[in-house]
Amino acid sequence: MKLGLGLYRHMLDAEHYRFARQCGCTDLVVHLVDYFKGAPPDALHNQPTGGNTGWGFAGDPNRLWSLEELQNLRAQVEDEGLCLAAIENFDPAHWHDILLDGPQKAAQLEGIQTLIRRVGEAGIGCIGYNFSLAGVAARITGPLARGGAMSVGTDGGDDTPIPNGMIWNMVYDADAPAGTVASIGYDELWRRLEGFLDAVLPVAEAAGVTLALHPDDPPFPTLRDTPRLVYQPALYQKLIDLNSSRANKLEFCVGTLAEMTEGDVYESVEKYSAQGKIAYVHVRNVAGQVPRYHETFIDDGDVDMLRVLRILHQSGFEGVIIPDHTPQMSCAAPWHAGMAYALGWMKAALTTIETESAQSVAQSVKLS
Ligand SMILES: [Mn+2]
Repeated sequence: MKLGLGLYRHMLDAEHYRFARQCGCTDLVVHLVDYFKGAPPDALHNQPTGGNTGWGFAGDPNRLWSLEELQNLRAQVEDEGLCLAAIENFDPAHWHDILLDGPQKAAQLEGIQTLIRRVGEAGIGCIGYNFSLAGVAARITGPLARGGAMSVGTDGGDDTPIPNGMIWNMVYDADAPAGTVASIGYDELWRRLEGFLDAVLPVAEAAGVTLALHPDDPPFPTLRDTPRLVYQPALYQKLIDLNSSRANKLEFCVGTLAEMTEGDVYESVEKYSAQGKIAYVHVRNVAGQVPRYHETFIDDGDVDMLRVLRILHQSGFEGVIIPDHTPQMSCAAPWHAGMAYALGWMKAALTTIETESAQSVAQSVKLS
């Protein structure tokens, strides 16, 4: 397994790349969607949470990420001794009508195909995405983690309909006519996903890019009057079975799985890693499940994370694991301290697992 760090768009600079290296990372997962436009400086330490306008405004609908910027990004990351393992998330500006089955769907599918080709041409092997209408919404922020560390959670859902012009918890059209996003059922949501996968997976395969789906966080059955896609662990299997492409994989979020009301997180890790379907892993601990949980420090929630990492190792998973989010620590650099704490813990866990594994190999050689 490889240790990585996820960086938001405003963190894509040499200082943050060096911070990742200093924490023992070999890989980065980067967000090109900007969830922090116009946010006050102290908000940049936290993960985006947002109010009525969600995470704010989506990007430029007429400007896809260019081949040149993707190549430059990769070169800058590699200059600091890191690999660029994945881009995480599509911009709502580029795919809102794919999610909504709207009039620009065909054009946006072509745009996403173009984007996937560019990502492949830039030598980046994976795109993480979250096929969700409501996105990451209905969360609370507070001193919820150990020692009063600021963290996020949920305290009941939110089924107020999404206003027109908003999707995936971002505003893509501030001038949209009054009204709300149409209510749909689960079958329609899965039909939209299937159409998306049919259109993009052949392109992804040809481009050498894996598409990795994040489950719905928070995993309520419905949120903002819309159905959720993967809100129980077994629904990940439905995604895998929907399209047999080798490019169809999982952005495997341990925290989100732990928030789900069904299943067992260790069985889920075993089941999906055994199929070789995990592209990369979000490592995060939580206390509780929907409708009420909060995110915790990596060593402090309901999940025995060492056990999770052991299962991944035993299944032969060799991909990247990154901290998903962490509580903010009480100091001048709350984000950095939280990430350094999580990465230090993960690095120690990986070293322990690899050492044990090498010892057991040596032992069996000796016995034979
Ligand atoms: Mn996650």
